[in-house]
Amino acid sequence: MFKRILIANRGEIAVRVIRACRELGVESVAIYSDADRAALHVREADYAVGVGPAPASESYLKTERIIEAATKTGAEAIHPGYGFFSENAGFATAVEKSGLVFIGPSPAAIRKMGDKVEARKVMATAGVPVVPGSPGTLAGEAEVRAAAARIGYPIMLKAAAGGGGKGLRFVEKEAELPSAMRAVGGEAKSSFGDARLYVEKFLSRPRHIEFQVLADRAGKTVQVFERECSIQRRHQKVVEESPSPFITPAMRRAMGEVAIKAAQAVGYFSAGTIEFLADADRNFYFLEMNTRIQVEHPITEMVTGVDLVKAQIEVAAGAPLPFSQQDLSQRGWAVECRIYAEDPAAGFAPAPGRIDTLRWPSGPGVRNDAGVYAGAEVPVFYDPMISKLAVWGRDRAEAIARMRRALGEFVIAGELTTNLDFHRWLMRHPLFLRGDYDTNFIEQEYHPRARAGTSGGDGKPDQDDNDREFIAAMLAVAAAAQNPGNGRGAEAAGAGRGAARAGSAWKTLGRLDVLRR
Ligand code: MV4
Repeated sequence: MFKRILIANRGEIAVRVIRACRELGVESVAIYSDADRAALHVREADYAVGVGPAPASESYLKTERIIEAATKTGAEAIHPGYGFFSENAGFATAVEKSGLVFIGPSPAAIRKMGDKVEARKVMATAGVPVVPGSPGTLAGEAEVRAAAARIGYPIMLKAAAGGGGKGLRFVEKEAELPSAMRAVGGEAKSSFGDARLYVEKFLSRPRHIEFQVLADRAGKTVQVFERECSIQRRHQKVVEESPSPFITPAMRRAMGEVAIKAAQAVGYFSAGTIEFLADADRNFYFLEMNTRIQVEHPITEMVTGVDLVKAQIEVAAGAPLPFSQQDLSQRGWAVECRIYAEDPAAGFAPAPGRIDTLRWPSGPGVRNDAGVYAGAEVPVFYDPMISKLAVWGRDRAEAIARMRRALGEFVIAGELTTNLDFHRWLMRHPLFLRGDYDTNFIEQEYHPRARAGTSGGDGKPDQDDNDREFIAAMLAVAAAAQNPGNGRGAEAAGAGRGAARAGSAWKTLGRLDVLRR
């Protein structure tokens, strides 16, 4: 096992990796930008090295500085987390060239899966079902036109270098092709420096279901079951659950076998995820492979008992997988809500800032992976995630009830706006409760009114506490109590949610107590 590992990341995933290191008796080295000097991951790590100014391009994305930080501190391996350099074959190669271990798959596997057309070819050859589409990249409008006509409209036009929602367009009919080609081609060229395109048959209202895989360097490969990730907005997941409420046991077996086949086809080792799209008839197709640990890995850990990050580190150190497929099973149900500093009523726009008041949920079955603390800043420079709230229950109903309870305990106040009320709304939505949702869910069901006094997407006042609004009212009460001469505070509180809250003076006092701390 390694003596010391550098974590080339920040926020909650850096803290998560530090925890795995500590359990393994491995020392951790954090890196930080100027904006992250006081960040939680820096406080939690055994050592910390500054790597540059706040913009990621000048710090978390500086290969030489990160490798130098590792060598200088005597780290033997680098964990990339997710995002940043996690799926960058060039970075993985540079790490290995420096005599360090990259905690992830081989650069060759990263490269193959990063090219979506190459990945489709490798998968099709291995007998993995792929979405019907063009076998290779298409040069020029005539080729795209011919391929699309062969497949039949509507189609999806995609960039070979794309993935995760970048570089793709829905094309309803042939007349829309030229403008779609300009859009995707331009986006692909500017984002990836690679304008190659391909087309796929459009699957309507698909479900996004992914399988976790784990493999060691000797080629032993297991699948650690699925996560249902269809609740997304603008190609960003917000809620995940495991198991999937949609798939049948037979479908689960089939998809699991295909996931192992897919990983083995590229000589995969480490943790990885095979993403599938499933249609209403329960056909499933390989979409892409994520060659990293994923944000939503905790729900797999809760349902299977496998520590995926520890397994990643052990496998990177050359150890064999400590379990076989028959040792793995799913027990109970887990749900994760991603708590972001963002404004759902403003199209989920980032709304970072300082956190003044913070009360984390806890209690039975609750796990909250956070990258911040009270008094900390959610910086404007990076992904504005506050924490990942995951819960476990014996069955789906218990898990959802727990999530509602945990969301009720959660208090955040400060300069920022959060999506807590969005999650509170979602956890009561009849379609979500029935497990009857696909990737169009948020677009179809969530229609916030950008008006104070409403919180849920239905425009009705939420049944749960609206923290921001309620805290504002309580601050007014507190101000009025301190300054009885100023009637405005008390009035504002009385005219606001005060009337609705009049039922519980104890709750009001409890809230004031929270605010005083
Ligand atoms: C599709 C599709 C329908 N048909 N491909 C979006 C992200 C990118 N990784 C693939 N995506 C899609 N590809 C075909 N042939 C629909 C989507 C899609 C989607 C996929 C997964 C989760 C959420 C989504 C939201 C909109 C569109």
